[in-house]
Amino acid sequence: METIPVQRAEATRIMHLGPGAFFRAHMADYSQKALAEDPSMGIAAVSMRSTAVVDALRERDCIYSLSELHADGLRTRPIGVIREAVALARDRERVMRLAVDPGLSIISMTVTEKGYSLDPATGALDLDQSDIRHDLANRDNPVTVAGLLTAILSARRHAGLDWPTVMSLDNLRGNGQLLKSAIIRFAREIDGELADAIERDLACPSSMVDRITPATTGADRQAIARQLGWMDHAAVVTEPFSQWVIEDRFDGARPAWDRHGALITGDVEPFENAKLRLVNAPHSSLAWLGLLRGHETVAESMADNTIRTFIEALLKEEMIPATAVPAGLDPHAHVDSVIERFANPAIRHRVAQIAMDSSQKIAQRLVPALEWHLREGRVPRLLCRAVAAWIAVWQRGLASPDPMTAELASRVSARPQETARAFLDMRSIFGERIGADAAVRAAVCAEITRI
Ligand code: CS2
Repeated sequence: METIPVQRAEATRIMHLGPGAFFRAHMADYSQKALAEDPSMGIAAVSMRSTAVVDALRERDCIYSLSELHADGLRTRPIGVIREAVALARDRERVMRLAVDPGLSIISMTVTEKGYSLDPATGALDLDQSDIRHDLANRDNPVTVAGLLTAILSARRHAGLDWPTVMSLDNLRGNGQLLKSAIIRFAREIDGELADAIERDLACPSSMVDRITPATTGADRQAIARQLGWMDHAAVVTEPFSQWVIEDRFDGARPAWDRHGALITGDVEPFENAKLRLVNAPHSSLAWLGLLRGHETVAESMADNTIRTFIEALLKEEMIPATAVPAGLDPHAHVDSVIERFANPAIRHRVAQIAMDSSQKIAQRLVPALEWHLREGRVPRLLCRAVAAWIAVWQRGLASPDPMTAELASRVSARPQETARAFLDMRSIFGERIGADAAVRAAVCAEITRI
């Protein structure tokens, strides 16, 4: 690859928080292509916590390889849109210097659901969370997204600089508005005027992102090294499919992502709903069932007829009716293509990875559809089975890391039905309606004994 020329960015106009595999396979890919229209739209990648990805990127001056897994093998190309990589934990000063560059146009982020420090059910910033409390007490030393962005917006305001557009690329409904509300709530605690200005002036487009990107494994890196002739520690492997729908709400310049497959539109919500309910909800469900049935990957789980039949029924019988899809999208054809993507054996996506942080995902992925069915006057059995599968994962000691581990583990008891009731009591996951509904409680209890 060193002999393959890669276009480098000529300036840094974007700061991206969270340069994990998903960002490197998705936004960075679109941004690389958009350098053709504007080579000034380079990215500074900032890692909020880890230093490993920063070190890996720096090995080759932030050039890395992106490999798509096609039926005929890996197709690898270089990405050079990242101009520098910085770890907040190590070089906070550099991050703040980048943040007050007058040319900065966008701050984007992929920090996963838990990275926003929200109460999962209400979507509001959780002021009691220990990291948020830390940031309120140490305003010059923030470790959270809300704390860092507030510090950046405040610094730019004092320097008389415009604010960049601030954009979330995580799987959260109305992610732009959620992020904006979180920043306002944090800022309100320290400076009411700043909070008002953010409310009035900050542009936070929502977006829907979709590209299945498993964590890169040692075996992936070896296979790519054989192609490249060198070991790329920042290599990413992803599926050929990619989708990005962005709300048309930018303040200032942005790359021509729309010339390279992204859709910029006035209304992202139907796309977000379709993504969360028809891709992420079955993904989580099959991750839990896969764990329970001893499978390692999504594709292995999909090769298990019991799971595949369940996932197809869940999608067709309970998720499609509960989802208002974007105009022009045939939901049945869409669901068939999602099932095909999951079944692709070339993608070794570990179910334990998808099952991570499930407490932060359920309110996004399952609860809205559950509520829809209750409003329609019926109890959705299959959704209740999916919830029961999540609880059974805890019951059987198979759970993946989760920010609510202490709380969840304390609710596990010897009897599965008791565990189920204790889990359903958690308003911060299931909201006010679902966990309190007697018919849902009975259905989840019945399902957990069947699983
Ligand atoms: C997955 C998603 O890990 C997870 O929770 O459901 O990361 C999923 O692979 C992507 O959203 C697909 O676009």
